[in-house]
Amino acid sequence: MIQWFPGHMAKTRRLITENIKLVDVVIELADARVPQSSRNPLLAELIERKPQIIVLTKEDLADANATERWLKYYNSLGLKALSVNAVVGKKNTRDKLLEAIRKKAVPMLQKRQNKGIINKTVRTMIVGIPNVGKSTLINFLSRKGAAATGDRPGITRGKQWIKLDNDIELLDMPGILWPKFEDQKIGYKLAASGAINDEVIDRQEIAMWIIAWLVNNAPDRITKRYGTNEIGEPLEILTAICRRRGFLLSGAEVDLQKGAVMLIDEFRGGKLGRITMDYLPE
Ligand SMILES: Nc1nc2c(ncn2[C@@H]2O[C@H](COP(=O)(O)OP(=O)(O)OP(=O)(O)O)[C@@H](O)[C@H]2O)c(=O)[nH]1
Ligand SMILES: [Mg+2]
Repeated sequence: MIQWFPGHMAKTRRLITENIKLVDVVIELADARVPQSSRNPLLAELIERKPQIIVLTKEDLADANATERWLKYYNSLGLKALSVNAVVGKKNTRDKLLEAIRKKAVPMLQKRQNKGIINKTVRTMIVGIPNVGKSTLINFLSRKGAAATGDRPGITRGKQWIKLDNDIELLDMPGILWPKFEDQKIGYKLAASGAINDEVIDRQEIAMWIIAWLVNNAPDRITKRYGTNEIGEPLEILTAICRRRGFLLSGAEVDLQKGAVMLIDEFRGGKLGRITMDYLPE
């Protein structure tokens, strides 16, 4: 994968470091489809020892049983973890998350009170990889559309404070990736889920990786969606899908690029079913 680490990531890193001192609680967002691969290994260092909550976003696109298992796993490690669908934001979800934030802030509020400080505002920083749903979550929690959102990475460019319920302030941040993936698979998973700018990835390569993943881990999904056979190399399968969809160039040639763009789009949009690509450690 070429040039996938954009220059503004270093700026975001600085932004986190500069603002971490101002916040009481950190909410780390991870994508429920990749609950492990979407966690930035640099964050632990950047957020120091702040109380932390993990929120798995896009639960509507992930396998519900897998999400449950991941939440249990994180909770068993002593990490408070919740899952959300911030697009169809349910009141119950909002209440639970706000309760978790307030609970995490109790020791800090106590400390402040002991020092005679009356300010009861809980300041919360929202961090996570690009496109994970940080701004969408903030809009859901604040019941306002104050944070810009979009279905591609890199929408939020700078920091933005948003107030809610009089006692909580949320700091929206740009997404952050890390310079080197420990495992190439992580790069593919992040590209497949939409965290890496499509302009810098080879979409045919990603589409074929998705096909291979589906064939190995969720057989039937391709057949169900496209009516094609799942036996064969990813390129053959992508070619068959293109034919089915009528993505043809001149002559008998198929338009693989168009097929790849479509497949990635449908995969991300949940048209191939709810999928979780990370498995729990044994
Ligand atoms: N299906 C689904 N889509 C979601 C959810 N949360 C966010 N999205 C979508 O994900 C895309 C990215 O959302 P943003 O809130 O802009 O993501 P972000 O993390 O702020 O992204 P950057 O600012 O670019 O880092 C948008 O198209 C949202 O509608 C969710 O819970 N479920
Ligand atoms: Mg954003």
